[in-house]
Amino acid sequence: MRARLAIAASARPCELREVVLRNKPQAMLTASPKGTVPVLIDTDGKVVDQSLDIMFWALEQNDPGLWLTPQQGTLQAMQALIGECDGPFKHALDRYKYPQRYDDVNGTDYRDSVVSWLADLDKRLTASDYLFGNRPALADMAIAPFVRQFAHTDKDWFLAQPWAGLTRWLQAWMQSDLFERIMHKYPPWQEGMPGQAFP
Ligand SMILES: N[C@@H](CCC(=O)N[C@@H](CS)C(=O)NCC(=O)O)C(=O)O
Repeated sequence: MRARLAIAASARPCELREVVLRNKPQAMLTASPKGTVPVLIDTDGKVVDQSLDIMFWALEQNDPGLWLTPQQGTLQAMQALIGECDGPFKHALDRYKYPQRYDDVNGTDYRDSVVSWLADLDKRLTASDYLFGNRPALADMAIAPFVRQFAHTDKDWFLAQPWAGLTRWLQAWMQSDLFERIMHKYPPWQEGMPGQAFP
């Protein structure tokens, strides 16, 4: 989602190859043996296989929405917040969402361990429309997909929290045109077939 958001925002034309994770194409594993999506292959053959790096790859070429230049704060501060998301928050999210995949894990303990981090996001989103000011920027687009996963794990519990700012921000993002564009479902790519033009 992150990669598609940034590529759509930058309007950098790509060939999109939809992957079903339980049936990863060999071409994907050859390009990036670690076997996670997204994987981007640049026109010079360079492989970029971290979603955040793909966001920078797209936005450094074209950033009409100024996602790398937030209205408030700095790119460095956004990267620090994204680091908190990708580190401790994602660690807890995986265990909250899929406790059965881990030994001796109580999902709700992990849910509760990130309540204060989410409350901090809510505080920011009470002061301004987005995490770094009144227009969306990199941090919003990098973090929202994970907050969405967290919210969807137990919607009733999430909506019962006193997080009006966070809930508004998440809902607005999920109702945005950009979100609709990146959630479009494509048929899985197959060897020898062309991909889809994206965005
Ligand atoms: N740090 C990587 C993580 C990517 C990742 O974990 N992707 C998931 C899907 S969202 C995946 O491909 N998992 C492999 C699998 O389920 O087999 C990134 O941000 O690109």
